[in-house]
Amino acid sequence: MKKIALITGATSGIGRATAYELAKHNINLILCGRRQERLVAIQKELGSQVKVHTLNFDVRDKKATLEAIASLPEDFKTIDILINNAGNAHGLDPIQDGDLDDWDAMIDINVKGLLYVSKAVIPQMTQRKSGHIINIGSSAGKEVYPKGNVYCGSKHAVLAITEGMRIDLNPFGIKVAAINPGLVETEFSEVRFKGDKKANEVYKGYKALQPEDVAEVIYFAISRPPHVNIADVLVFCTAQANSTTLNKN
Ligand code: NDP
Ligand code: 8X3
Repeated sequence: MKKIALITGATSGIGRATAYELAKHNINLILCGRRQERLVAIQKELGSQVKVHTLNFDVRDKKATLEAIASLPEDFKTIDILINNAGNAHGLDPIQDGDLDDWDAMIDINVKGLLYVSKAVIPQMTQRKSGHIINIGSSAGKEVYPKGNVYCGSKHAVLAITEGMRIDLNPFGIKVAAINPGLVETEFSEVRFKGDKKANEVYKGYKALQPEDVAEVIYFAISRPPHVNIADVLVFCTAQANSTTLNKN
């Protein structure tokens, strides 16, 4: 029987590339995001390869998140793989100039949203004593960089929560992983800089990771044999050595 993966943030970047990668490998998909038209477009493209169900909700909305996942039809109810990917940075400011709405967005989406989705999915995994949770962290979850303050804090939280999940879910045989990319060329910087042209500069002068590169790492983790759990991966493009060292032309 085909496995089922639920991917949050499937409308763009890493999440969307992961949907395409998993479809290649015959994994049925539950695709989540706020931009319904994009969900429908991806469903149309992948629907001839695998079964695709879409869920349109904002992970900041606790009730909507729990209700959306509870509403899954019978043939999509058993989630084998949860990919907690939805998230973004909002702003890049020194802490003294930070915007409270940006801080709320990052904590509410990257941390609380991940928890709401996990809360909705984990009980069926513990009941079945099987499942695989992949949390998309970041190099920013391992290392703080200038002006990264709250975004880095949110991703450090993702890493701590991932480790906590791995411990608590260990008796149930559930695999838990953090995949932590460095710079990936997605809509991330457009969101961070709110459409400002600064976003265009972020990936210039070097070859950043592409979302497909991260999707392949995710599939590698998913496709290990039952006794192997890829617990934590840090992946950079070759031009990046750490959060502050980037070899640009
Ligand atoms: P994108 O901006 O391309 O994609 C972000 C995704 O998250 C979109 O599908 C978006 O969907 C979804 N999303 C954002 N806010 C919400 C919300 N409130 N409710 C539901 N879904 C939401 O960025 P990336 O693909 O780069 O980011 C994916 C993950 O990877 C994030 O967790 C990010 O922190 C992490 N990451 C990114 C890196 C990078 O350099 N790009 C590096 C390391 C980690 P929609 O707007 O339709 O809701
Ligand atoms: C995204 C990568 O370096 O912009 O998590 O924080 S970075």
